[in-house]
Amino acid sequence: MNKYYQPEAECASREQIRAWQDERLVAQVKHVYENVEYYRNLMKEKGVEPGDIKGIDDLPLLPFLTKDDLRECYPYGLLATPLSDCVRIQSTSGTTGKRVVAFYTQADIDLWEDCCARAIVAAGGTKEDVVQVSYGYGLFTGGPGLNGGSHKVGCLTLPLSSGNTERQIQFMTDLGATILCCTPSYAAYLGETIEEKGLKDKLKLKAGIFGAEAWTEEMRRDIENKLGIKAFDIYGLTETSGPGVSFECMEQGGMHINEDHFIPEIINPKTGEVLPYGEKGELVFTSITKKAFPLLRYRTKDICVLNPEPCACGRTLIRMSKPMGRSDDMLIVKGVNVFPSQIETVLLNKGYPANYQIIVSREGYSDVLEVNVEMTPEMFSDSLSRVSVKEKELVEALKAMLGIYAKVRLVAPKTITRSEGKAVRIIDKRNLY
Ligand code: DLL
Repeated sequence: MNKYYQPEAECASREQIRAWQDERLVAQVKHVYENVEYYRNLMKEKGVEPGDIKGIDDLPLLPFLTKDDLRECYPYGLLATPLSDCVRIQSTSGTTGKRVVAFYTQADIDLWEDCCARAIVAAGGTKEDVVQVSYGYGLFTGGPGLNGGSHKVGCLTLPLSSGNTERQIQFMTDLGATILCCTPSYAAYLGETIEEKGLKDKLKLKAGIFGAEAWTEEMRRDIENKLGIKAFDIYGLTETSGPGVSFECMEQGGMHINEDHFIPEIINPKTGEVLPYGEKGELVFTSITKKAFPLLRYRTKDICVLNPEPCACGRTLIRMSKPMGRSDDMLIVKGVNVFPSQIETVLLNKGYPANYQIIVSREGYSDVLEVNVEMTPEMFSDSLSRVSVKEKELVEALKAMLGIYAKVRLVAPKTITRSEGKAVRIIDKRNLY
C-alpha cells in the first residue's frame, strides 16, 4: 500500500521545500504584480516592488490580504489570469453580492485535487477504495475537492453530496463505502443513525476524512467508535482553493500543510508581527502555485500553532494544530460560515433595533442557531398571532441571507441584557475550541 500520493513533495528534504518556496514565491509575486492592479497598488502603498522579494525571508515585506479585500474586489478584481483561462469558480456563503468568489484554471484544479488526493492516501486510501463524498457539492468546495482527489487516487467515488441520510446509509452499505468524507457533525449524526438502525455490522468503512468546521478529540473518539473507523482531520478554505491545504496522517498529530503550494505564517493578529513556530497566533497563507486566484499573505483569521517537529509518518511537511478559535467573529454553523453582521443587516432592514443575541448550541452533534431579537415598543403591543407572523418573516429573511434555518424569538423590549462594555451578541455554547 502506498503511504504517500506524491512522496517526492510530501517527503522532500526541508532544503528542497525551502528552495521550491523561494523560487515559486518570487515568480508568484511577479505574476500578481503584473496582472492584478489591486495588488500592485497595495504593494506600492507598502513601498515594495517584485524585485525586493528574493525568497521567503522577504515575505514580511509584502502586505497582508483580508476577506475585506476579497469582498472589495468582488467579483473579478483579484483575477490574475484572463477569464478565458479559467474553467471553474467556487464560492463561500456570504452576504449577497459580497461573496468570495475563487477562480481556477485547469492547472489550479489539478493541484487542488492533488492536495485532496494526498489527504485520501494519508488516510489509507488506494485505488481499491470506495469513497463516499458527503460534503455538499456546488459552490462549496468540500464536495468538488474530495471528489477530485478521490478520482486522482483512482477510488470508486460515490458523489452523494450532503443530506438525505437514509440514502447515504443505503449507498454506504449496499456499495460498501470504505472511506467517508463529510463534516464531523454529519459523520457523528450518520454514526448515531447507523447505531440506532443496528447497521454497524453492514459497514465496510475504515476511515473518514472530516473537516470544514471545528471538532474536538472527544468527538473524534465518538465518531471512531460509532462508525468503527479511524477519523482524520482535513483543513482548507475557499480562498486558498478549498479542502486539502492541510491534512492528517496516520499519526493523527496535527495536519501536514502542503508547503510546496502554500507557505504558512503565524502572526500576532493585533500587530501583524510574525511569530516563531510553536507560538499561537493567526494563520496566514501565501499560495505559490495557483495561477488564477493566487493570494499573498492571506489572513485566515484561524488561530493555530505550527509544529516543525519531524513526524513519524515520514512526511517532512510542517504540521498545524486544529484551529483553536478565530480572530474575528465568524461562526461556523452546520458547516456554513455565518457573520453576525449578516444577521444584523437582516434585522435592521426589517426595522428591528440592534438589540439581539445569537445563541449557538448543539443537540447531539447538530448545531442549533437561535436569534433572540427585541421588539420595538410599537410591536410589543401586537397580538400574539401577529408576533408569530413576524417571527416567521424573520426566519425566512435569515434563511435567504444565511442559507440555513435559524430559530427566531421576538422578546419584550429591554429584556436582552445590556452590557457595560462590548455588547455580548454571540453566545456559543458548543465548547468546540
Ligand atoms: O470549509 C473548506 C473545507 C471543506 C475544508 C471540506 C475541509 C473539508 P470555507 O467554507 O471557506 O471552506 O470555510 C473555511 O472553515 O477558515 C476554518 O475556520 C474552518 N475550517 C475548515 N476546516 C477546518 C477544520 C471550507 N478541519 C473555514 N477544523 C476556515 C476547524 C476548519 N475549522
